[in-house]
Amino acid sequence: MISAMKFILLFLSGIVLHLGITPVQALLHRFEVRRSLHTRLCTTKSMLTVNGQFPGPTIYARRGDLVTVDIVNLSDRNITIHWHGVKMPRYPWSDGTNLVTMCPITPGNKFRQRMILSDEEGTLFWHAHSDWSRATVYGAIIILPPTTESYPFPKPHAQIPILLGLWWNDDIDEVYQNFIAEGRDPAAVDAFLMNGQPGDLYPCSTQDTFRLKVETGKTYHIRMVSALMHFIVFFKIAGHNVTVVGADGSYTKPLNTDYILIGPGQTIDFLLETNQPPSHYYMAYKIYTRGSNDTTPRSPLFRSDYVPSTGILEYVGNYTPPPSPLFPPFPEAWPSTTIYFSNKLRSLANDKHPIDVPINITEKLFFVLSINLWPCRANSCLESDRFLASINNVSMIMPETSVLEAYYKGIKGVFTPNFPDHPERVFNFTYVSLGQNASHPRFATAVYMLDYNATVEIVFQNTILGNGLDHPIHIHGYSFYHLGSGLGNFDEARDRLNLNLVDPPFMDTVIVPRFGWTVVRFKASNPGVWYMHCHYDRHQSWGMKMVFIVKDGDRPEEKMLPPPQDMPRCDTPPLDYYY
Ligand SMILES: *[C@@H]1O[C@H](CO)[C@@H](O)[C@H](O)[C@H]1NC(C)=O
Ligand SMILES: *[C@@H]1O[C@H](CO)[C@@H](O)[C@H](O)[C@H]1NC(C)=O
Ligand SMILES: *[C@@H]1O[C@H](CO)[C@@H](O)[C@H](O)[C@H]1NC(C)=O
Ligand SMILES: *[C@@H]1O[C@H](CO)[C@@H](O)[C@H](O)[C@H]1NC(C)=O
Ligand SMILES: *[C@@H]1O[C@H](CO)[C@@H](O)[C@H](O)[C@H]1NC(C)=O
Ligand SMILES: *[C@@H]1O[C@H](CO)[C@@H](O)[C@H](O)[C@H]1NC(C)=O
Ligand SMILES: *[C@@H]1O[C@H](CO)[C@@H](O)[C@H](O)[C@H]1NC(C)=O
Ligand SMILES: *[C@@H]1O[C@H](CO)[C@@H](O)[C@H](O)[C@H]1NC(C)=O
Ligand SMILES: CC(=O)N[C@H]1CO[C@H](CO)[C@@H](O)[C@@H]1O
Ligand SMILES: [Cu+2]
Repeated sequence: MISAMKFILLFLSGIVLHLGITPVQALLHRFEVRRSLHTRLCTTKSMLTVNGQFPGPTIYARRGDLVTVDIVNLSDRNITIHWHGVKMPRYPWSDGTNLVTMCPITPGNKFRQRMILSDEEGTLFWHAHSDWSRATVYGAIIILPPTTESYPFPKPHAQIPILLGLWWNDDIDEVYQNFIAEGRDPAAVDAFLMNGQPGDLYPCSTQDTFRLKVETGKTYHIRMVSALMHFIVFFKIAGHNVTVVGADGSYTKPLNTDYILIGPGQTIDFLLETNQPPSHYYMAYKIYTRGSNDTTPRSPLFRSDYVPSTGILEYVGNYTPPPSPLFPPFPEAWPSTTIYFSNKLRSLANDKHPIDVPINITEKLFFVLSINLWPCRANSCLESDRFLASINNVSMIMPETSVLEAYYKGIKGVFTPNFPDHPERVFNFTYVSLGQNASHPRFATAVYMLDYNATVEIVFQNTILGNGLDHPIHIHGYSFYHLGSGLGNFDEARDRLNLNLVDPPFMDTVIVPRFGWTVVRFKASNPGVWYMHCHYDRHQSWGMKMVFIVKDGDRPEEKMLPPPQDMPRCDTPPLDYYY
């Protein structure tokens, strides 16, 4: 079927074999979630993985495929697996979101999960969606064009997944439990990883550094996934520009750039031309920081001395490599850098790859994103308050049974259908910090109900509360058209005129910039129960999350499908954030 295609398979060791191997494009997979031992930075720990692999196995498929994955929980932890960026038409049952679409697969149990591809083409990923287990439980999803079609760019010589991730020497459960107990930012990370390896700037890491061997004069298709739990990062390849051709499983117009900016939950497809003198070049990424002018307090999570993660681009041939590969310079970080990069992404918007931006909006939502405070009970945490987070001042409490099951079976008392469509209190969002009391959120398990085919616009307005932070907002069941982002308070008169209705990118995760706003639109044509949340795990745990329920339409093909027989049972109370 795809014997003509060449691939580079990456192995756990970080060694790359360039064999022109055909990947296994199986439509049935078995994912065994279990503990396995892994060593980084000379520290060995037991951690949750799929099939003992870290990063986990790559799923190769073609646009429109139905892939079945048997998730078998051989671990001591509850687990759910989410197909990030896969829209799952009419079938939220396999979306894999703990307590939103399912109860977890408990130790010793299994669940046959469907991954239903529709219009996605490009790169996505799968990851655990319960507690913080996704730190180690993730892998790439590579979606090729149907056999009868080709890429909207010349066929690349090879395809290279590059997954970005984090490493803690401690068990992630311990990091999570301390984070919950302390009420502040979680512990600093010990390393940044590229395809599971920190790179040779870290101790004990030279041998396994990710090395990409390339031939001169070819085009390599890099499929980048940010599986980071925190941090937006800059990625650069010394001496090379790259061409972005897709994001979040949807193609974009070619964008020539000397750096990639990528947030947690985002994926970027780009082409690398090996057009430089044969040598060794560093590929590196580092956190996007606030810029030298910004003197607001920083949490210990944002250490200024984090070491960049590196891989090495090695041209094959006869030459003497330099003693050390060339290292790329990084751009100056500044609040507007995120805006600058994401506003440059454009969808193809042509006959073959049309777009359908809703024009007549039936649901105009204004969602204010905040970091909040809550008084600490009897010295239970590090400071006098603990951090929380909210959307329109609602900090979401996870229910005890899944929202989807409650909705489908009509179980009362699990959620309320009254998520606010605008903030109850309007203030000068990106300039004025509120008094102590107004920074307290309220708590609810509230959903926003959408009629089938509603046309939705969301203005995400960031605030200065908690010194202001970027928020990579991710939606399940849909992609958003990202119409634009800017600084300050969204100004109807000024900013609406500049929204891109012509060729906005189609993204499942959009960055709402620090001190700024982002506007998205989507058409609610996928009935079901769909989670929307900040893809910084600490913000998600603090409550920056909500649920859309999209009602059925009238016709049979506009209705949610029934659940599978082996749906994990929801008879069990959760352990979620307590305050
Ligand atoms: C590389 O990209 C930068 C912008 O990101 C651009 O200024 C520069 O001209 C590009 N260089 C080449 C050789 O295309
Ligand atoms: C930092 O602030 C100074 C003085 O306000 C300004 O001239 C400079 O451009 C700022 N730097 C950046 C990177 O914005
Ligand atoms: C938008 O709605 C108006 C009034 O309901 C209608 O006249 C118009 O045709 C609609 N436009 C589109 C693009 O659907
Ligand atoms: C918000 O605060 C800024 C800085 O003080 C000020 O320039 C701006 O006019 C204020 N906006 C509104 C709507 O009050
Ligand atoms: C803030 O809340 C506390 C406790 O609820 C209350 O005692 C205090 O009066 C409030 N302060 C303001 C300024 O409202
Ligand atoms: C959020 O809700 C709480 C509880 O109702 C209230 O005390 C606080 O003032 C609200 N804050 C904002 C910004 O709306
Ligand atoms: C929903 O939208 C689709 C595609 O735009 C259209 O074919 C269908 O008739 C619509 N259904 C309803 C109930 O509006
Ligand atoms: C695991 O899930 C089961 C079933 O939903 C629940 O009873 C149990 O409390 C969960 N355990 C933890 C540690 O979350
Ligand atoms: C039933 C089952 O597979 N249980 C496993 C749960 O996890 C522990 C710890 O990894 C294993 O020892 C059990 O076999
Ligand atoms: Cu956030």
